[in-house]
Amino acid sequence: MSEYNADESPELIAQREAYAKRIRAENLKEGWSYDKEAFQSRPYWPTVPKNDTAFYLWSHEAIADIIEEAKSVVRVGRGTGAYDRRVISLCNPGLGGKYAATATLFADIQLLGPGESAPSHRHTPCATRFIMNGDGGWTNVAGDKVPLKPGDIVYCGPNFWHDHKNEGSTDMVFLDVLDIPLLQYLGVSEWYFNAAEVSGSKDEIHHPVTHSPDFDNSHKSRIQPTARPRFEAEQRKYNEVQHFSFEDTKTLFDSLMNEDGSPFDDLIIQFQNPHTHNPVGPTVDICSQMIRPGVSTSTHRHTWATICMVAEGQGDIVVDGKTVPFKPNDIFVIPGWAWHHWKNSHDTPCIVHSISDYALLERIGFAREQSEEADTGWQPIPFTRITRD
Ligand code: 1HN
Repeated sequence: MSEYNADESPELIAQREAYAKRIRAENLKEGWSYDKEAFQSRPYWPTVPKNDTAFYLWSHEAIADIIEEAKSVVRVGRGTGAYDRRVISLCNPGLGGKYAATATLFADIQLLGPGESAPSHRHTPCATRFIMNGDGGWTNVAGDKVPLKPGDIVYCGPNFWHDHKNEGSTDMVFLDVLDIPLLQYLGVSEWYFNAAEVSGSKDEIHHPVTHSPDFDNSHKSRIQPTARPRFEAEQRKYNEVQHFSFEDTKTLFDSLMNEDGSPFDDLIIQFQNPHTHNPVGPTVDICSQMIRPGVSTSTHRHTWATICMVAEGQGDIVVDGKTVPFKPNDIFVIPGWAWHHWKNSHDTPCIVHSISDYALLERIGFAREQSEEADTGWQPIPFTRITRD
């Protein structure tokens, strides 16, 4: 969009610029020009459904050393000199230093050493954990104690009290993804840090639990996709906790081994909220995909940006023509509307977990996907994912 029309007189242009300057004093701005400042260096009228989220890969080595070092500078706990969580944020280089991995999602790496616990708190943003390391960690969501192993994924819904503990002998390290930028933008990000103050409990670490006071792992009843506790008066709209164990995920992949899979994502599975059969949360969609040995997928692009964590094996992601190899515990962001495809030239399958705001975009009508066709350019793709009732 050009600022000036070639046939305009210099006087008119000068007059318009003076006018634009003057009206700012009244908290007004001209709405016909393209204002780099106001629109974050982007045209006011983008012609593609894209934002500034960039492709970026945080390698396992880089993250492992940095989070390890955080142990010596931050103590986790409550009270003076202690912090609720020991996390390092993954700041997308395209997003100007914001605490954001994509336009809508915040991501960080969290570490709890053996014996450490992260105190209970709750907040409106949902939180999904992707376990990278550790042998005896768990998260407690609204009283359900969920034991966590590498490759497991656990979703904590909005506003549920949660805390984590490492009862193992090695560091527990996980990727957290929360929809903080989205909720902050909407003005609905809200946090409660002190269980004692808020609930009256004397116990700050483990708040009064609603369902299973003795931490009896009753969450299992909540992840059973075909049954629910009949004695609970009302079916919850969203589960407070959903746990997808790596063991179950791999069993499912094993059963799909002879399928054609998706041309774009090979064997991709979309985790479902077991009660609604919709994506896991109202804002986030969580998937896992296996790229089998020798597979090179077709190229596509879609409006949702995706945060990926490599759970097992090695492969390549090709984004906008650039080939980037990945290995276990690497984390990368595929921007929305970036052309991409997957390759696995190794002898063993690789498994990549991912999370995106697809659930939200689909709900509001802006989940859009295209494939790249050699002869005809891009083509729209009919949806094969969940569509709501
Ligand atoms: C949070 O609540 C957790 O509950 C992790 O473990 C990371 C990063 C920013 C804000 C809140 C957690 C977080 C967070």
